[in-house]
Amino acid sequence: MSNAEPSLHEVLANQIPAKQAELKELKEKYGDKVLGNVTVDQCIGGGRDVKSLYYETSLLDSEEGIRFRGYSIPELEDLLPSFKGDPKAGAPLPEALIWLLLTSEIPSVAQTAQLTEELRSRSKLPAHVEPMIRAFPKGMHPMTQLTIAINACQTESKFYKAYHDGTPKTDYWKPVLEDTLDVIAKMPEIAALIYRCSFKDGIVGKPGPGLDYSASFCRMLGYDNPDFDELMRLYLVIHSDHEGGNASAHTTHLVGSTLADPYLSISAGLNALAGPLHGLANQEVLGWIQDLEANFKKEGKEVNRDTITEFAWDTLNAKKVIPGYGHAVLRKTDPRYECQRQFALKYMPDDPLFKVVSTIYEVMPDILTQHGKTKNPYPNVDSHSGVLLWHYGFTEYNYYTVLFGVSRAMGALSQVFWDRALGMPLERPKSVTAEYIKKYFDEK
Ligand code: HAX
Repeated sequence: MSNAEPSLHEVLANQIPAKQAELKELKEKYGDKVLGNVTVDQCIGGGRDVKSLYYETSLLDSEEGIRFRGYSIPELEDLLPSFKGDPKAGAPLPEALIWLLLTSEIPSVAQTAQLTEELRSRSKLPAHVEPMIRAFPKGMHPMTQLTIAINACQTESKFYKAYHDGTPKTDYWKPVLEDTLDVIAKMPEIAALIYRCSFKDGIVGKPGPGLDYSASFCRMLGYDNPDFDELMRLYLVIHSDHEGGNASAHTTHLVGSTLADPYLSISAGLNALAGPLHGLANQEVLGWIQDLEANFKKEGKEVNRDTITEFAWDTLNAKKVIPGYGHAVLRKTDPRYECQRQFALKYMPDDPLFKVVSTIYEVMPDILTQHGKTKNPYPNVDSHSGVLLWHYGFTEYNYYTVLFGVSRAMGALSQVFWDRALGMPLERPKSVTAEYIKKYFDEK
């Protein structure tokens, strides 16, 4: 990188005082102002739309979808460096997104390449982790393996050590940045090992020199196809962050607020991602489609609008959810669904499973609207991701959430970095009992 361009550490060190001042001003100017009211429905109903989290890296609009540091997905596709450098020449690189999430700045090609190298240099796992993953019982869910393995890497935490060595609060950001980059760097190594041991021959591929983060990950997983590399880049970018209130980001932020280090924080967050109403939905979508196909195959029927409709109603009447549809915040088709659909139209327009997913999209919003419960009858990110992976022969669908996890670490940990740089406090909202609510209103 040219000497004129500042490194990631330099950019962040320069930004911290101004960000701290901004937060101080925010508190002084608006600290006693009311930001929305909490109804009893919100208190009981999972805190929907209660504005009680400060989260910088991304913001979700119910109609427009996600913006990462102010940029929409199409804008990122236009601005972030690709594998070939020029943003127009391919999918945005996750390394470039990490830079953006941390610094709010679009990195140059040289800065992105520097981060690729930095992550490569931090990727080695502690010696005890690989034998541990190899010894996991066959059939242990890949997400369980992932979170155990990240916790096991915590022996390397620089923040844990710095804290116990008495580092002052004003310097926490330094070891937290080290841990953030270390965890993000190690995630593909862990994830590839889990994949190869759970589903293949246990041999992890060796990425050649000059490859970016995503292509290296693909080689470790055992995939060597430039189109699949592009998919991985896009996948890792769009799954990284979805503001602060989703269960994985919120859990990471909450655990981090106790000053647990980034390894413990993200591992906790990824346990939340492993729930079927959250990230595990990408696995559930493929399971649902497999069940749909199997159900009608035995009757000699094909999958079409009619059979999908019948199967959807069977699912709903059995009091189960349609995976990949609905959202706690979004009220439109998820732009992350839309950009994956564009990828499919470009790379696999005739793929049979893509056609099934497209037909589901044609009928499902009407079915869910008729069902009358969900506030958002449109598809979310998880509705489309599996079919893209499947196309390239990546059919082990109970692994899919691990890929989501590799990506989510980028967003959730970038925020943990800023939480410590800004000295954010322990999170501790107030809970109330039924008795408390009744008394509160009856006495009024
Ligand atoms: N199928 C059937 N019913 C659904 C539904 C769906 N896809 N989505 C919502 N509903 C139901 C809810 O279960 C709820 O029913 P009850 O009143 O009986 O409890 C009712 O509609 C109202 O729910 P809502 O307010 O629209 O949605 P919530 O904020 O409560 O929940 C969920 C949001 C994402 C959990 C929900 O839409 C869902 O379960 N979807 C299917 C699972 C899924 O795709 N999850 C991934 C979401 C995206 C994500 O986090 N990815 O990681």
